[in-house]
Amino acid sequence: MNYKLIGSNDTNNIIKTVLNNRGIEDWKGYINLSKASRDTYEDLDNIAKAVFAFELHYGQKHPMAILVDNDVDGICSGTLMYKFIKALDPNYDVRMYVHRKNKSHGLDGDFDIDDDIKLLIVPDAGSNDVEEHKRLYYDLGIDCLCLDHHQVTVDTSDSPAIIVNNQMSDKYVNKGCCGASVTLEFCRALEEYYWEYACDNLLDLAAVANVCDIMPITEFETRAIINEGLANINNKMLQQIIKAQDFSMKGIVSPHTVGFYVGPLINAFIRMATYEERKLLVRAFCEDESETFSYTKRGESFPTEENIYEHVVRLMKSYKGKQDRQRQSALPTLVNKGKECVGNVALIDATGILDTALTGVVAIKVSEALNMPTLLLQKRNDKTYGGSGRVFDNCPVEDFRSLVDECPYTTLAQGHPGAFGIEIPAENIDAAREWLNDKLSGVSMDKIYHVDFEVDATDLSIPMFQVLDQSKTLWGHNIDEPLFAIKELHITAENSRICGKSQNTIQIYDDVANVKYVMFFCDGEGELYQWINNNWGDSEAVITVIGTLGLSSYEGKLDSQVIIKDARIERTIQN
Ligand SMILES: [Mn+2]
Repeated sequence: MNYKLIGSNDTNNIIKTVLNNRGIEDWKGYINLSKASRDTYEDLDNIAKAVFAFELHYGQKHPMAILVDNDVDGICSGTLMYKFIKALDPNYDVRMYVHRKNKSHGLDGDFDIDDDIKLLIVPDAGSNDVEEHKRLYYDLGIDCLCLDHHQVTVDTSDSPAIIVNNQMSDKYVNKGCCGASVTLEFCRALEEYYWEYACDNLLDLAAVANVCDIMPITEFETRAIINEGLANINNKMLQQIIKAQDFSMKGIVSPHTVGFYVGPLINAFIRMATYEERKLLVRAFCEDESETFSYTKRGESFPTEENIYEHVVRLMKSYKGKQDRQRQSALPTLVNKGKECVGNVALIDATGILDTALTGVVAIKVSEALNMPTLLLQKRNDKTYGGSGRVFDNCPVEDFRSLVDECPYTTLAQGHPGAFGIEIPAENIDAAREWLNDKLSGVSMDKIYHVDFEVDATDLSIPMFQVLDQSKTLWGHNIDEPLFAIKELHITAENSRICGKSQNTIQIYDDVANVKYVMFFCDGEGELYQWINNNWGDSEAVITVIGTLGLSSYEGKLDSQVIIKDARIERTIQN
């Protein structure tokens, strides 16, 4: 274990230091963001045209349809649009379309359009589907409105569709927002046009979509929507999901908890559920309570009735469980295959062992288990393999993607430095393995933690723990919770112990600073674990700890607590 201090180490201004370290200069402005802005929609290209097209059909009560894309952003933006139209007119004929296949994206034609539809709204997708725009407009007489945030890679100049897309709008500042944000902007424009203000109640959908689409929460506008939306979860389906995950979320609805416990549940469902079930999910988001469901609990002989939210959440949990089990059963096989790899990089063929939809999520676990940068491959056809590249957290190889991209034997490495998609010709795999190992030979794979603060254990003070406890909802993707390197922590047989049902928790109590330390899910082989486990005498160890700070509540009393991520023994003292 190693660590590197980033930034100014100013423990008197913890939040300022952390936000500065994350690239945010106006840190006060950032933490005081509450209201999302109401007038940025004017900067989107084609927004006036979009309002005009909407009114053209709305004014004549033409039936409209919304095509729901297959991810959290797709479902949230579709629901937002639907709810807004229903706020304008509760009886308006607007229909939700769902793709028959669960991997479809955009206007790829695997959905049916009713003959009477005159306007098709496509949130979170569709900008690039020019041929389909033409077919809809010229062959079927349907106007198409895309409310999108994806990069446009084709020439759209002769498309008859109306495309509202933040990436294509030079004046629009926020390039890092999701489809639901663009949809929200369109609804803001409609608000002004119709003098019917309904968007404020729909920000929860935009907030959850931004978090789950992994948009940078460092963008002020995105952050404002997240703050306002997560503070007011109105959607009943979202409420039920959060209720079901309360054991993990502990009452905190933040970018971190939503990203970890809400998104994966919805995504597991979308990936694995049937067409009929996915239609049910859309109805639940749209709060259609017209149907109830009956279900017989295990061990009971009579069915109980459940509402649509309870029903869908139960299906979600069962699909998530199935996905977790698939993942867990494949993991040991893949890790064993990885152990056969010599050198510093694991290239593993997962064909037939793992569902291709799970390659990315499993690759990170394999990389963690092997402590090696990992390429998890799946055979696409006789000539090509595709897959995912991942590095374990705090891996010293900071830009694995660039390295794989540079490798002359790979044909694609696209995404983020530590998480990306790859493509490699079958005949090149051995050469690629050799090339990558050569590049990384001699590189130590010891974890390097980037810490915001480096302090002595005796320097920890209660206000630090309080400030961080109050800031719990700040953390998420791009705004990671700060890590502390805490030095000179003295442990003895008296103040440290191994506990827990599975004997895998370490507890340390520092009675000088009055701070509790706890490390969960410890590796029994770890240096600290071994020392505590074998120390019965009066020897003492001085350790450095990497951890996060917060308050824990026990029997109504709040304690300062450090959650240990890693630790290193610096020296031992024989008393
Ligand atoms: Mn999206």
